[in-house]
Amino acid sequence: MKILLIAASAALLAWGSAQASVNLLANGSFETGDFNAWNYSLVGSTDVPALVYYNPTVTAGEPTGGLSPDLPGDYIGVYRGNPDNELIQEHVYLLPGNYTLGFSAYPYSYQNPANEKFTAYVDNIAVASINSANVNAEQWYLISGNIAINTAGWHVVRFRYKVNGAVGRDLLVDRIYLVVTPQ
Ligand SMILES: [Ca+2]
Repeated sequence: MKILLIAASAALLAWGSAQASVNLLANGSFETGDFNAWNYSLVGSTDVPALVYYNPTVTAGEPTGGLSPDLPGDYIGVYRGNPDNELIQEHVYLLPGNYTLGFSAYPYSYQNPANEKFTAYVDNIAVASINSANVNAEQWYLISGNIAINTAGWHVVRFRYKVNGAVGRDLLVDRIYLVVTPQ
């Protein structure tokens, strides 16, 4: 019995230390090969919906830094279309505390430098964003922001891809995450 108790304690310690790096979002790296676990919607647009693509050549070039617990894997989310306004979201039960929400993004083409934004929200509060018109194309960016959660309960984590009017560059996204902010 004593041995069993020690084993259980060790397991509990391992679980506790791992919590800080657990991705609270499901399928954040799109490794199911689709938007499984995400609630996907087009907003007022009949344009080309985002897809998840198998492209290990592209994901091999992704940075693995930042706080995302997920590896790049073999799949990426691809947004394209002009104009465009798309949402993906998940409901997550959160305890009060500080959280970091982030993603990897790759503005794809130099040819269409329009106002193309990908923004992360918790309960409609913008936490992190990239506007591909303001950064160099064809390189990866690790985007993140912090938010304090004050009430325990279900919260909406939402990502909006929006192209305002003109032609967007198209955007690859991957390794979306929500984690407890490390102390
Ligand atoms: Ca991936």
